[in-house]
Amino acid sequence: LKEQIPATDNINIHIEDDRTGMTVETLKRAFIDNLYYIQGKNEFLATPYDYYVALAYTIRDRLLRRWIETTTTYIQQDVKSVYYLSAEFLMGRQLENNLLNLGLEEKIRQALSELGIDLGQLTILEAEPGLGNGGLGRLAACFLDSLATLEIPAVGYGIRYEFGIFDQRIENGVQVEHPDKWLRFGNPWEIRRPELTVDVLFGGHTEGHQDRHGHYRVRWVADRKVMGTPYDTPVPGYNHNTVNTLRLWRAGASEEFDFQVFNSGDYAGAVTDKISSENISKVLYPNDNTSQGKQLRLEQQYFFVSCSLQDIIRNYRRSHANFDVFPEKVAIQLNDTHPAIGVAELMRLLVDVHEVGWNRAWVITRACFAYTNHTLLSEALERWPVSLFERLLPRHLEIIYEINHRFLKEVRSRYPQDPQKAAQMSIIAELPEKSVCMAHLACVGSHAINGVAALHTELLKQDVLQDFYRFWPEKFNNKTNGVTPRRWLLLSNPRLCQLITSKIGKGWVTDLDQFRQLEAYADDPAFRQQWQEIKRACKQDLADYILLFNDVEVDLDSLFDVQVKRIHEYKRQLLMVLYIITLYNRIKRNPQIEIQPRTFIFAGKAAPGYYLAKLIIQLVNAIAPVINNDADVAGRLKVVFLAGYSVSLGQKVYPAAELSEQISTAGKEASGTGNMKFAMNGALTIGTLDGANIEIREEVGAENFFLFGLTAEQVYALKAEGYNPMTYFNENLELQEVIGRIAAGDFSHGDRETFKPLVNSLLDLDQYLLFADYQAYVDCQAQVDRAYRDRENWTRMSILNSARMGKFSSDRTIREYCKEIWKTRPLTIKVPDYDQGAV
Ligand code: GPQ
Repeated sequence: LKEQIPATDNINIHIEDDRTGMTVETLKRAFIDNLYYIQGKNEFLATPYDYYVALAYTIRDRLLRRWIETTTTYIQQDVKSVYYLSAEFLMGRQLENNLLNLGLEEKIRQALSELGIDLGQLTILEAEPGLGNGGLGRLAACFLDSLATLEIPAVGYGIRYEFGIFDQRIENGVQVEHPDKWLRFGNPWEIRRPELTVDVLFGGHTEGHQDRHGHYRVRWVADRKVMGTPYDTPVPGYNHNTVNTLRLWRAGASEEFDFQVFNSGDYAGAVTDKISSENISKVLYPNDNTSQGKQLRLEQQYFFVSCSLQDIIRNYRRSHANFDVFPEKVAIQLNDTHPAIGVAELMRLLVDVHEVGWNRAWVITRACFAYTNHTLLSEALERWPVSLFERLLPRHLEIIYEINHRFLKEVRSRYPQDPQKAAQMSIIAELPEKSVCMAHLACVGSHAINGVAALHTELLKQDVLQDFYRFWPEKFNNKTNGVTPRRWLLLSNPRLCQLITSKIGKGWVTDLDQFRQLEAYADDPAFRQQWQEIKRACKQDLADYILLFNDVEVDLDSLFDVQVKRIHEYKRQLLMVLYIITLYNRIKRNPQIEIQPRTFIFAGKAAPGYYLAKLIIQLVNAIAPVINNDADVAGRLKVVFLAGYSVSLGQKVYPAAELSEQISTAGKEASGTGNMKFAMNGALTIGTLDGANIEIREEVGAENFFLFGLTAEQVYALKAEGYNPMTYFNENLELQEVIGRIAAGDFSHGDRETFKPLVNSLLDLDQYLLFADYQAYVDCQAQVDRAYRDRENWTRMSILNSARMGKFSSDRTIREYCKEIWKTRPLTIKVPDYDQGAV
């Protein structure tokens, strides 16, 4: 199976028929052919989903020539590649994106319509691959899009979870998690590659032995073997021939291993073993910004990292007999610490398996790896008990001890007067339990360490990783996040893109700095009116969705005020709720009060074990019917919680938003990326000086951004002097009234217990300083109201926001990674002329 037939001139692949043709006629024929021969249906038997699959294969066929050509060229030219290791990839739906990047959308639309089928009705049938939690996973997906579009050789490596992020439903006002069976009807985009299966070992013990040269070596005698099989998904660049690969690993039982157990007569045991192996890629852990600390999670991490590194080495060895130029061909990015075990695994593969000496292996390892940190929250820091490591990965523990031993020797010699330093910087933490600190392993094993926004990187240097910064200042660098304009503008907001393109041409799609040219239209009344009309049309679309799914009618003249993101205390969805109740109280006090009508839209999932986050969802869903149906409110305020936030839902929400809520406690949100998607689509931001908000405000101009709240520095100072929420509470009558209403059970049918934990979390501790920022937030919202009343000026600000978002294209981010960390260069892929088709 694994042997290759030598290349021969007799096999001359020259396919130019229904599989690749780009005319409307060939597309129609191909679609019908796929319906018949893949789905086994004719127009009489076919369901809409059959049509979707037939279409997906029609598109995939047209990607294959480019995909194969890309892979072949990379090997033949022995290029340096980026290997992006990530436990999460939140890709979003593939069909619409692939159509767009191939430039086939219009022809397909026409081909289908000639067959009496509406493209839009098929694309929504695709199950979204939700293989991530939130920002971190979506960033990985945006990066793959930019890498392919910039023609950079790259592979995304991760796990093919059988169940992605749970499906959220709201039942009786609370979040209920349902399993995400995204593979139930198959997945036309992936290609399974059984011939590239690799073994991954677990457990057992290590023993010393002499190799054939008489050198002392260590052998890992494992007691469990799992197989990893890759499933490849094409990642096409926009308007280029480059099609990179997302390679996701699925765990399966090792056949030989089963066989032994079968022969020993323990049939049930063998079956159980098979199941436990398959469990490794069964489900995505639904935690965002927190470490669950479960053994299975460490098994997942090691599983996909070991598979990927073996794959990288195998690929390298096609063209190289030794490891001399490995770092010149391989750049490995660690997406947070989830794949940080890779540092020890590459050392093991080099030293134990490929018999490279320790020192050389260490130089190679450090030259390959780079580490991105995505959070400052201490609960997210991954630490694995040494006892667990010993049981699961005994050889890696030895290697980590050796790395640590050598590293701490350097530390001690640098700081002879400060014996504490070695303890602080050690990869092994002693308290509260002896454990392996993955962030330290990642720092020691990488040549570059970056944060994801300027403030975040500064705080890493001054705070969480300050010892490492002082030790290796040259390793630290900032890479402010970005998002892909292909999905977050072109795909999500076609109306706006059409208007923009009609004025400034299409170059912006791959060069978002060109959006600056829109500044010239900010004062053009006709352009402003078109801009407004488009926003209104997007609001109408979202209003239709809200009516359908929430049975709530919203006013198109109201201000669409949106907070969509994971539910987390630090992101302060609760602060927005306090503001909404403030407005409600004002109306109840004086029903005649003049008030700017607003539609408050929330969406986001809470980790199933995160009690307070789930209670916040419950509170939003509790205030909604009370406010929405109150006669005094008279429809002026509406509150909506959209269930099941996802990439696809985001694509509907961002274009319709007018106000983007980015209100985290300063110093807590590493970057944020939703903030960028909103602003690109013309929403104004109300936000704190946190994460990328700071840089967004710098770009769009302070006069086009609603700023409020304490700075990160003020937050630290306030906490240092002993923050007491009651000082703010006692002085603020409106705040007392708001808390009083929640506590009195006004939103829980008089029950005072339901929301008590939330109320108490604020009154007792208020870890995220909601009370400290409350008045500033309410005042800032009043400014928003005033600004919104001048609709012409609001539109002007909205245009300027979009116009100045060029910096936040992930293309810019990826260019910086390439130049400063990966040292990789673009490579243009050629395909035969007859195959250029739409591109
Ligand atoms: N982020 Cl550590 C996640 O989405 N999940 C995580 O587990 C961690 C970070 C986010 C972070 O909260 C955002 O501020 C960033 O914009 C995003 O990563 C991408 O860097």
